[in-house]
Amino acid sequence: MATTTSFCRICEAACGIKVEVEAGRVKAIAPDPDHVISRGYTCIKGIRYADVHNSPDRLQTPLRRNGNTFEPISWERAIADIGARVKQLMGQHTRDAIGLYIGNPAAFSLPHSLALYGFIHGIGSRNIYSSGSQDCNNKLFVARHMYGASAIQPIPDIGNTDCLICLGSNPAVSHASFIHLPRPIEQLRAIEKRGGKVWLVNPRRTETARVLGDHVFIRPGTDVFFLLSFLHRIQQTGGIDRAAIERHCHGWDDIENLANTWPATRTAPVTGIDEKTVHAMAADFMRATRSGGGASLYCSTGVNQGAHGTLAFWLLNVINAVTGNLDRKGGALVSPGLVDLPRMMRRLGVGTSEQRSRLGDFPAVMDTFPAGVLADEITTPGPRQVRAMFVSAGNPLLSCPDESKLTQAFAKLDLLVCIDMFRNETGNLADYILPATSFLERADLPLSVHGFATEPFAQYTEPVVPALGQARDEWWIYRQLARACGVPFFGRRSVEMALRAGEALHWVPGVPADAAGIVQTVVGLSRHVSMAKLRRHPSGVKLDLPTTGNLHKRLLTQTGRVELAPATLVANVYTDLEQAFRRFGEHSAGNLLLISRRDRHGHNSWLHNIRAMHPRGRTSNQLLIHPHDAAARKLETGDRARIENEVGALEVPIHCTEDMMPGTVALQHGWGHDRADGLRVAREAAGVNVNRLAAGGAEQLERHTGMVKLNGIAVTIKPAQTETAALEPA
Ligand SMILES: Nc1nc2c(c(=O)[nH]1)N[C@H]1C(S)=C(S)[C@@H](COP(=O)(O)OP(=O)(O)OC[C@H]3O[C@@H](n4cnc5c(=O)[nH]c(N)nc54)[C@H](O)[C@@H]3O)O[C@H]1N2
Ligand SMILES: Nc1nc2c(c(=O)[nH]1)N[C@H]1C(S)=C(S)[C@@H](COP(=O)(O)OP(=O)(O)OC[C@H]3O[C@@H](n4cnc5c(=O)[nH]c(N)nc54)[C@H](O)[C@@H]3O)O[C@H]1N2
Ligand code: SF4
Ligand SMILES: [Mo]
Repeated sequence: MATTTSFCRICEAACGIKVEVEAGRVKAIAPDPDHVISRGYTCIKGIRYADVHNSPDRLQTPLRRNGNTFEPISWERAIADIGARVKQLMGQHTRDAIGLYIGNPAAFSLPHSLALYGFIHGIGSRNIYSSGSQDCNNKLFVARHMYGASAIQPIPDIGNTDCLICLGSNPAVSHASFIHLPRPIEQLRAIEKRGGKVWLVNPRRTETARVLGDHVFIRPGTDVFFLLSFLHRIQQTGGIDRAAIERHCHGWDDIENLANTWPATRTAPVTGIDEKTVHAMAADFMRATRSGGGASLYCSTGVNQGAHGTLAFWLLNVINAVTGNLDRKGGALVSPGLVDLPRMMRRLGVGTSEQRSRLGDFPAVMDTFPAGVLADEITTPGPRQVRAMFVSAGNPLLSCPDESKLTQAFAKLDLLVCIDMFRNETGNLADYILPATSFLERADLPLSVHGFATEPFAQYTEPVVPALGQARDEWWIYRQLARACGVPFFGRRSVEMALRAGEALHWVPGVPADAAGIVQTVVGLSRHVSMAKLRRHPSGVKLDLPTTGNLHKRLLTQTGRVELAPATLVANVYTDLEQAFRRFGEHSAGNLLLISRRDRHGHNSWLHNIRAMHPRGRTSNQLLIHPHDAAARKLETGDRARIENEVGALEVPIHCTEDMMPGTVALQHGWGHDRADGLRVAREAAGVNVNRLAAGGAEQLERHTGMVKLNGIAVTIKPAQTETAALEPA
């Protein structure tokens, strides 16, 4: 038995792990006590990844559809067939006929995320989609306009702050997002231990709120109004830091009066947060700001996935900046990162697209359009119509809105290729499924995480075990696909020629020959650490880099300043906000507002295939509802309820809890595995797909970035009519 050091790549926490290997087989995964940041911490998912890696359902060869079944084929055959189909489709139609959907796990693999863009920019298609429009495109868009690049994302200085106001996140379970936060409870509690404040704003009293912080209920989708009143109070109490604005901002004059008409007395009936509470929060924030400890506002998916995620995130950044908390100790930090990722991406032409979507006229965010228009882009004729899709580490059928519409659209494709470790629900519709490696079979560097770290660090891992069967890493897969499709990586002949030379000779200085080579090349670009040092320290290296004073080094705006009032956001903002506020007033009395929730024993749609992820033999997700709302509908814990709206209907067991804000209900996403015959355990515990109630289509999406509205969905609830779990959408 040998033990190898590596790190988990399921979420941003990137926890250090020790992997026990015997005869090339993974026996167990344990936390790495020597890891420089996670120091012996992992969550259950990291430990159970051994079961994912060893799952008998893992794909070991490329598969090709044969009627209603799949047959194994060789890589040569699969790549040649796909290449020929793509060439044919590009010949008959335009390059836009070839689409790509990028799933969440791609973000945690450096070679994978580079290869995706290498391939699709090689094709030259504008039809790129991702999990971002269900997750964080609002943040990426705002950052591009305020800071000049999507990858510049200020993060709360958890280790030093005296006041953190956290909206729409449950770090105790999720480890949050866009921040590197292993040991979340310990790190947040430390703020309170040193006399600081943590406020948690959430329609549900979460697992985090149970153990720390002051919890405040908020009505789903109304954070933007809370933030307006918060800013109003800050201004009223003299909290604007003119010197900070002078130092690094531009545009304050344009929005200085924005919050004037939004006192907390006005917004309280809509948000559910009374004036006294808003004032107390603002007072804590200002006390921490003035005392020198620093303060910041932070939000995550609870806000991102609401009706006004873009405006809310913009306001949040404005407040951090104009109170002088941006780029200061205890405030919102611009992490130095291992390399200057924003500039690196700009040089590669990644994330710089100025295109707009054909349907809905949405701007490209990180070169991607909203997944909420994908079904219509496949079914609507025209020169930009999507006819083939590549799905890389994603499960759009479960994670995007309106499963039934997307299923019908995918069935119309000329070609669907999925690249995954498993045959998931989307893979079931595929023409080809290409088997990917598990993260234990790849070299990597947690590069995306580096830009979110309040304690700068770096780590490198080699593959821990050889690839299973014929599984291949995505860098290799996309290099083969690009060749077979006859397109140059990143759309640049010079890059393609260099890569080919590297691949042929296997040693051309500065040119990667494979996935590990890519990782090592990126390390080579860093002035802060060398490969030799990373190899000597498999549990990671702390980087002695300042976490403040980085703003001006990173900013990529034309003015070289933080743009507080980007034209695209402020153009109609006064009237937009008034209209949106009125709409909340029209909310129908019988409806409840549905929100999502994550639990410890799952990760989006993809860990339900592990038996240990079903504690006490659970077989379904479960709707949380306030006891009064349940009683009013003649329901109690254990009953099955029918949830309905104009998009679909579901039946699901309920659990009554006062942790829910009255008028709101919560259900986990990523369930609904009733047709997942490639995921045998998940299928037994099918549950229901909450996104059958989420609306797709351009009209239904958030206006600025096309975020899908997954929180604050109006639904009616009544006792169920049947004993069966999932129903077809209405
Ligand atoms: N209602 C509702 N819907 C949501 C959300 C919500 O909160 N509420 N959250 C949204 C969010 S934040 C996200 S990020 C999306 C996620 O949406 P998606 O990314 O579309 O879906 P996942 O369920 O994460 O599926 C990931 C797939 O990648 C595969 N996989 C895992 N590791 C690898 C690998 O290394 N290589 C390859 N090739 N494949 C791999 C898994 O087997 C799985 O099939 O869901 C979104 N949908
Ligand atoms: N165990 C586990 N961990 C995960 C994941 C998982 O599926 N399972 N997914 C990973 C992924 S892809 C991501 S992006 C991160 C996400 O990390 P987080 O953003 O922390 O995700 P959640 O835990 O869903 O927290 C969102 C919170 O927002 C609240 N909320 C809902 N609507 C509103 C609203 O309108 N306003 C406010 N203020 N709050 C609202 C919900 O009650 C919920 O507690 O988690 C990652 N970690
Ligand atoms: S917190 Fe995230 S990175 Fe850490 S073990 Fe859990 S899933 Fe893996
Ligand atoms: Mo996510």
